Amino acid sequence: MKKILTLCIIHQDDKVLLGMKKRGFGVGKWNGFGGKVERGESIEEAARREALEEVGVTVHEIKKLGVLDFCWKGKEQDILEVNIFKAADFAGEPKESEEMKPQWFNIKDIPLETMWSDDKYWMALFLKNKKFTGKFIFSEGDTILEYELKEIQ
Ligand code: 8WZ
Repeated sequence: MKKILTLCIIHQDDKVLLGMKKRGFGVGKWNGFGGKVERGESIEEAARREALEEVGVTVHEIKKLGVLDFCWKGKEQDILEVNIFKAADFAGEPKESEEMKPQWFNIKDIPLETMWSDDKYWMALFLKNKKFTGKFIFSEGDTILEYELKEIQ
């Protein structure tokens, strides 16, 4: 079965806002803000809700740039579809939550070694506002066994 997740990364000028995940899935990694789409909610509504819950900001326009499917070897039917959004503007002051400790990073200093391992493949496209789709197969943890990544439009 397929689970739909959102990921919203705030990108302003030469900086991105990431959060250190403090508990649960992805603990110890820097990532955008996101999580599961709930029943009755659109993917975009979920992306906005997660940004508000996890870092206390209201994102203005958000643009879907990427859709990536993830699975783990031996469990290829269990797919996580991560919908990656960019927000250029938001209201409110980023604040730490129980889920995330936020920090701004210059795009030259994005902490790729402490992020999900797939991010190093698509982050350059994201930063250039390119749209992309892809699929990653992990072994234990987030070690990439195989991947496909395609820029679209
Ligand atoms: C990722 C990811 C398998 C996977 C999941 C997520 C995720 C969790 C919550 C929102 O997205 O985020 C990134 N950058 N790679 C891989």
